[in-house]
Amino acid sequence: MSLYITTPIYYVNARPHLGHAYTTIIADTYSRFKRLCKEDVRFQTGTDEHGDKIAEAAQTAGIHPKEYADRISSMFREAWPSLAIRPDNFIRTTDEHHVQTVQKILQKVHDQGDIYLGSYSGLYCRGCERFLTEKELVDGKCPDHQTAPTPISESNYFFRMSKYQDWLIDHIQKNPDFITPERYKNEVLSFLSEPLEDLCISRPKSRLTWGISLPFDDDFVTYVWFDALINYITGIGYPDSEKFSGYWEVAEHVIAKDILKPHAIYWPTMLRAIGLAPYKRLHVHGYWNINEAKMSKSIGNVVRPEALLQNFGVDTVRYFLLREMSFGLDASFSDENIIARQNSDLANDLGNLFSRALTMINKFANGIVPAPADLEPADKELAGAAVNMVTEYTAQMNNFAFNRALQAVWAIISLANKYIVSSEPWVLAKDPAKTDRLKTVLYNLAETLRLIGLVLTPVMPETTLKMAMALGSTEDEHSRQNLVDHGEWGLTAPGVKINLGPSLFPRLEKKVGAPTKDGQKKMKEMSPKSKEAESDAGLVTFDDFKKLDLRVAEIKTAEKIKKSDRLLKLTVMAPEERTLVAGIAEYYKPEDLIGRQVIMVANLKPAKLMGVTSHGMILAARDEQGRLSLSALAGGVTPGSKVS
Ligand code: ME8
Repeated sequence: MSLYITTPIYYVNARPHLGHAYTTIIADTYSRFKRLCKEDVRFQTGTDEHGDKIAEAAQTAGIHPKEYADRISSMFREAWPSLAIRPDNFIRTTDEHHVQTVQKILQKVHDQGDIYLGSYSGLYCRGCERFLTEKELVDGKCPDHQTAPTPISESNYFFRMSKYQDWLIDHIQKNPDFITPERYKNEVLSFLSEPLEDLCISRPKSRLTWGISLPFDDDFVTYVWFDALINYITGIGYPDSEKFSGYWEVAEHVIAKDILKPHAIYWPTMLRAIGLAPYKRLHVHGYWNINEAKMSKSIGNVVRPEALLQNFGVDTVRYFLLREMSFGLDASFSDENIIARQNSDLANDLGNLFSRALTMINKFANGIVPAPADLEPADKELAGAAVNMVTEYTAQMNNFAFNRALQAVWAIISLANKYIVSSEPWVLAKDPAKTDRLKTVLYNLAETLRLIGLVLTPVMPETTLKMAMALGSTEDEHSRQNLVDHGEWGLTAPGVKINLGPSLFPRLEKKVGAPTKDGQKKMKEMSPKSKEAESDAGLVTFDDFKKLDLRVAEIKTAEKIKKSDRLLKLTVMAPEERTLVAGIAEYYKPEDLIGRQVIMVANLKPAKLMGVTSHGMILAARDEQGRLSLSALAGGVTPGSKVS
């Protein structure tokens, strides 16, 4: 059996954040799981580098789009190893092979009559890079980007997507696993219950040049989605490579619900037109939210993976993301939630079981795993539950129910902790007549831990290596473990020498940075600069300053907030539209603010003021008399430019 798993290719208009990391960790965990099942796996991620958004971001940065794309693409590529993500291929849509293949495909689909020239009027959302239907708008705005789409009319090329509608409905109905979880399948079917329109797949070069030229009309570039989706086949060498024929039939895509439509509707119909089979499965997850708002670069409320890694370490971050989100539904991110998971699940349950069991083997059996003697009911219960856990875990992982797979593992951790309490090895150790019983209990604990370490390998690669080595394995042996040959009970060889090491996970105080007794080491690592900071009290370093994302914001609208004398609600462009609340109503009339360029703190945590959520703060000065004056620029700067 084999697997080809992909993530979306991420836009290079902003650095990676936790949302991107989540999808990529899911794909990595699943590919590690399948390797653990001895399957042949190919895992691909990459970057999406053409289109409006990138051209705009490059313009703001004042550099050529390719240079801009190179810069951000390498940030994605470099972010993954530190999260223990190991893709087999990193594709970029500016890769030569990709560009040429997209053109070949366009030519073929055009030649067979599935692409035609027409004219189009529609409502275009720059954030989504697609035309939206009236139905999709909420209060006249794109619900994902909170911006009003722009009406556009122009000549363009169209893909005859409508021609494949009936086929697609039939395919989805006949293959119940094609789109999962089911809610998203239903969403797609409900969308398909209305007539499907053809897809506009070009942009005139008068409006956008940063894209792949249409091979049959040089006045146009390819619509970024038509270009981007094809990455899934160019990345495995379509059309000529042997890899392609082996992997395409086992392709599974992982995405979030924001890009369901392109993946569930455009892509299968495109594949049909190209003459290829559809992918095997599409896995759709929900959003990571912060204070109920989707974490997104356009809102600016993003969490950076590097900050989390510094505070919590890679395995805690991976475990948290997989355990906390029920795949398909939204989940809420906060430091408190991670700390709670680390303390209860990792330090308390897993960490304690591990250190108690190893300490007892060390103390009561000279650090050597003893041979078990006759089994009592409690032993059989533990062994049976451990084997059932492996089965349950495997089924849930295959279903993309990562949180349930982990729940099954934690059930056995809890049972093993109870087994220690009820079998009281410390009492057995005092009675020479109970030596056999003691040996059995210690063996069973070592064996349970081996199986727990084995199934957790795809989720927590570092911790499980530590566990395996503490249980007497070498790194090489550990890397060859798999569920097919090693998922049974009783494979720990009696006589193996264990190696007591430091505890697996420290306990963390609620507020990151305040050490507890056993968390001390970790906390020191978290604030390596604390001494320096103390002696420089009052001064900030350049690194501190860099944490602030200061941007030029241009005020588009301003209005008083009802029931407040102080607050104004502003919409600004920076360069995306966002809403701010500013306490300046006593000093500025709303109409006097329109068109002004001010300085905004763009990466401030969103805050709700009088019912309006503010996604940033504008800078102002207040003198001793309490008079207030807004920060201002001389004008003429591109909104969104960085202030440094
Ligand atoms: O859409 N919660 O790229 P993109 C969970 N280039 N996942 C999130 C998230 C959140 N708050 N925010 C982002 C594109 N993601 C296109 C894709 S594929 C042929 C082209 C993740 O950079 C999630 O995987 O906007 C989502 O689908 C993806 O980032 C969107 O990334």
